Amino acid sequence: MGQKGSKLPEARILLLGLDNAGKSTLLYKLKHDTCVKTSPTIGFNVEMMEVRKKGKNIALTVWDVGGQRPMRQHWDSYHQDTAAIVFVVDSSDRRRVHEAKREIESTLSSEHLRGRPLILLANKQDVDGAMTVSDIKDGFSLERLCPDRDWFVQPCSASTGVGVVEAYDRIVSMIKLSHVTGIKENIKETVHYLRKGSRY
Ligand SMILES: Nc1nc2c(ncn2[C@@H]2O[C@H](COP(=O)(O)OP(=O)(O)OP(=O)(O)O)[C@@H](O)[C@H]2O)c(=O)[nH]1
Ligand SMILES: [Mg+2]
Repeated sequence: MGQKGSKLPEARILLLGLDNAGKSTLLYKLKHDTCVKTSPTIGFNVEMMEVRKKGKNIALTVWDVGGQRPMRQHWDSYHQDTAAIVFVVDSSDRRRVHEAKREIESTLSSEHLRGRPLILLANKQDVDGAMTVSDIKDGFSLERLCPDRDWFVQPCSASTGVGVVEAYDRIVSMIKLSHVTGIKENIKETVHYLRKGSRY
């Protein structure tokens, strides 16, 4: 696992998705392999993990940004230097597919995220009647939305842990080493930048 002040090259991952999708639950399941009780995220959570890719150690910095409506207008503050977009969907909530799709579309239109891979996590697979991977591919028109980037839909449950390791492996494998930045963009600098702009 990564340490504070790591001097490793860094790959920033952005966890986005509507409120209640399960982003924070997933983050802590990934980092600590425990199921924590969360409350809606105001602002962001950030965790570092050390991963190995193609013989290189990389500090994976995972930014989990609040998905409530007022928070979404700030998502673009996190786009820069992102190596991969992880969009979390509550697969048990068919009523909000349209809203989630709108947010994915808007995120993918960001200049800073051009060509960055999209990993869509179809979370809450433990709930009866949850949308399947093909429901989600169709519902979100992913073929059409991602003509010029790699994308993948991974089913998972942050509550039970099913599919979480696979999600993690998929994220690491889809990051391109060309998207790994130097050590200039560390957590402290980014937090300072966000606070300076009084974004929260
Ligand atoms: N059944 C089930 N519930 C889940 C799963 N993942 C998360 N939850 C629950 O969904 C609720 C919301 O989870 P959070 O992780 O706080 O959601 P979030 O996406 O971080 O929400 P915001 O911070 O508001 O954007 C919590 O009650 C979680 O326990 C899952 O895989 N299955
Ligand atoms: Mg959260």
